[in-house]
Amino acid sequence: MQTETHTGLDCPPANWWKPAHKSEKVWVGIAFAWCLVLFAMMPLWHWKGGQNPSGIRSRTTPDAFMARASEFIEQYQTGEEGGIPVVSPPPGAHVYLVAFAYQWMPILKLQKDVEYTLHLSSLDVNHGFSLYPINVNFQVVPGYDYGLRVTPNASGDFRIICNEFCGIGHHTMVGRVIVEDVPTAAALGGAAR
Ligand SMILES: [Cu+2]
Repeated sequence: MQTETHTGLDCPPANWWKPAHKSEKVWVGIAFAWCLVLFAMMPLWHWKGGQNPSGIRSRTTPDAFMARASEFIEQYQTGEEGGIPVVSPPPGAHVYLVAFAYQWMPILKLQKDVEYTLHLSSLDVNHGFSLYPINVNFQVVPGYDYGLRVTPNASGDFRIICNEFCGIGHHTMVGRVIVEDVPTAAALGGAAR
């Protein structure tokens, strides 16, 4: 019997006109079924995934957003660190965070288990809001004010990393969110006894 040898340079012997093997048909079936599962996940995840923004968004301008953020900072500023204001807004407040090359402003001091509306916008180019070490990511786009309903569920000292390359100082663009575990009235009552 003559054996044929093939190198990578030769075409493999053609067999496309022969019927597909049963196992090949099974795999095509499995792949098709999986395609349908993944397709169904797209709309399903939209409703069930819990990762969607709240839908609060409006057009703005860098000047208008900066003016609103300055007002917010003036109203609730409680300190300063390295020239950046530290702001402690009350529960339920509209919180403004400004991104610009290469800073996040202000430093936010939030309370655990309290809902805020976090407004994000950029004064120059696209930036990426990435809360470290928690996996929260959001695009910060100039000209748009995005309002996210956020409820911090862990206390700690978090960093905001810019995850959208924005220029030569991109790697230094680190902001800060401090979440404080404020004891509830019930817990305080328990401690007083
Ligand atoms: Cu950046």
